[in-house]
Amino acid sequence: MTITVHHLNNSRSQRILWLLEELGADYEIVNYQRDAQTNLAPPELKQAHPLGKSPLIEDNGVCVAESGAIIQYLCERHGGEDWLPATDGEDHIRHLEWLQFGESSFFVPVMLKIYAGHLGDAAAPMMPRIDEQLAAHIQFAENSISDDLHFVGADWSAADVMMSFPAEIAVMQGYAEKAPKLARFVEAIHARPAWQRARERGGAYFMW
Ligand SMILES: N[C@@H](CCC(=O)N[C@@H](CS)C(=O)NCC(=O)O)C(=O)O
Repeated sequence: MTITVHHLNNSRSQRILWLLEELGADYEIVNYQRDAQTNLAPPELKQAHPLGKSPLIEDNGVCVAESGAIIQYLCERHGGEDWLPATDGEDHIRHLEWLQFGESSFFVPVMLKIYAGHLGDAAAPMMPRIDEQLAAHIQFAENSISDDLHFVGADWSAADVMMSFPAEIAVMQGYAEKAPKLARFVEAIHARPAWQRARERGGAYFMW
């Protein structure tokens, strides 16, 4: 059965396409383009899910939202068992943490910086705390990734898929020098044939 991916250009939906390519899954893409002025998703995406955000997949009549849930679901149901650590070991705990961190803790300072950035001088009192928190979260990821550039275990895993987007954000925010392992992690991902096939199918992706 073909999986449908509701894919917004230049978005974290890219990592779902990457995972699908790694798994060799059969999928089709429904494309959505961000508004040129607001950068928001088009209203049509709300027909697929009330929040109108991407990624979103449909599989066998079931709709799955939220990147972490989608990554876990695809690994469990579409041949990605090797991308998940055994549930009885410590790696499983780290896996759970990164799946949450990649969309919760990490994105608080990221989104605050984006929104506060629209306020100009009015945001000045908040900015030092936001910048300090963004740097702290990036540094935490930098200190946690192994020298082999994996977040959990010795090989590619679901945690790496999840953390690919935060690592790309860190590079885009100018942290490549302060977080050299995250920068190399992004390069290693983008060099993978599966990622390149996903990029081909998904279209424009920020600066890559
Ligand atoms: N926590 C959600 C976040 C989804 C999300 O915010 N997606 C962005 C794309 S990077 C989006 O659709 N933004 C368009 C909009 O908010 O209009 C997830 O991991 O799937």
